Amino acid sequence: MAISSRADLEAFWMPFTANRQFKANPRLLSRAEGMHYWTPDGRKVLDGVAGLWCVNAGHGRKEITDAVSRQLAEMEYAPPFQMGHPPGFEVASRLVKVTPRDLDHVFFANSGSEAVDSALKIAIAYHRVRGDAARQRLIGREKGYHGVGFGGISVGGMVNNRKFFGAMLPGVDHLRHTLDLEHNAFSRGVPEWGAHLADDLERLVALHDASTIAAVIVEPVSGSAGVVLPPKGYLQRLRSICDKYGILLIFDEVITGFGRLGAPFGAQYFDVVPDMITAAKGLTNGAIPMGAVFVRKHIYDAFMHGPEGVIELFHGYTYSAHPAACAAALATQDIYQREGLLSRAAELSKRWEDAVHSLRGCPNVIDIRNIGLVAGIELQPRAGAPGARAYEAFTKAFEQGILIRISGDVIAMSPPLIITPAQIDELVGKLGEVLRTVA
Ligand code: PXG
Repeated sequence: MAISSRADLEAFWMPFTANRQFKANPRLLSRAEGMHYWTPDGRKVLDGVAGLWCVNAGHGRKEITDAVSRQLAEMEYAPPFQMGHPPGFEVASRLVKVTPRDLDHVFFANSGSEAVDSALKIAIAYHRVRGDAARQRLIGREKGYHGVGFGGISVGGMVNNRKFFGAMLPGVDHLRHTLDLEHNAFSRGVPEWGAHLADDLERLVALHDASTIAAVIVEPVSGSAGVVLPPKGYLQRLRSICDKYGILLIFDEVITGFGRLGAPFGAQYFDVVPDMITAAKGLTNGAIPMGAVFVRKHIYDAFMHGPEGVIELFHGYTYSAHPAACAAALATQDIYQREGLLSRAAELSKRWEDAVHSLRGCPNVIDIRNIGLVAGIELQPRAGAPGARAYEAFTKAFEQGILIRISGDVIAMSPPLIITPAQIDELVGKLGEVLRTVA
């Protein structure tokens, strides 16, 4: 349908969007290929955010479209409870080949939010099936984003995602976040200062006692909150404190999974093995919704006791391992392997780092953070109008033909992993021009 008037936009209550502002002045995308989107009036836009951190192999990948359409023609749906289909098993076996060490089982969901809620439930149930039912407490982190389910917002740490929605899950606490401009502004890659911030977990253990804590969940690199990096050694320290107290460590890799940092997962990039990894987004290159929880062998094995005819985990979704999503995931993994995309960010990261740090000195830029093919450029907020300056940059950038993402006054970029060095220069060059026009 061609959108010809504001009335055509009314029915859709848009997610995480200022609906009235958007509908008064809509920004529409209607076609995509490679590194670009096109607007309905034919304007070409360079994609600086891989859609929304998900189109890692670039747009319009025919192999994925073909695989999905073949699967839909063959069998569009099959029930996942007490029944199975070959693509589900095939994709599971395939995916656990790229996960770290013994994270060799996978539970399927349909989004990052569902993956997170699944992981939190598995963590609590894991302790219970081992006879440790008092371990129910979940620890998240300030500034964390773990999707929008009640579990995810409870362990999450972004105030706007929480304050409207009443009571959160009980028995949740939060580590302090790791963003510190005073010590770390304009660090290149992970900041040197701040490994000790992981010791905040010791404080929570002292407060609640380890015997009540089921799991800690963190993003190895926070995306939504505006690209917050783990200080050097921080994740190692968190891992060792969890080990000391028998607490499960969950990495939410919905953004960092599938090559964003230059390794298949952040776990490998940082050389820290969590007990579970949640993933989504790049799992299917964004083409079909899919989420996943990868678990270590000992977690899966803990459930495989008792009578064999009894369901071990009372959890799942109608669309867990949906055949079309499995087909998309398999085709996506083929592309990642064939084109070496899971390590490409490592090859480009120096170039990317130099490019984004060239924006230092642009008006109002108070920090630049980078890792892999991710960057955060933090602007000084306008007095009394938080977010307004970045929003202006975002709209002007779109007019200039680049798509970026904003969170508060932080500009985030995470381009498809197929980006060329020349396109990095174009993206960052145009952003610099835009920033110089934003007062
Ligand atoms: N965990 C993490 C770490 C995420 O980044 C989710 C869970 C939830 O995934 P779903 O598929 O349920 O949306 C995410 C999602 C942003 C932005 O502003 C990022 C996400 C979602 C919306 C906006 O960068 N990430």
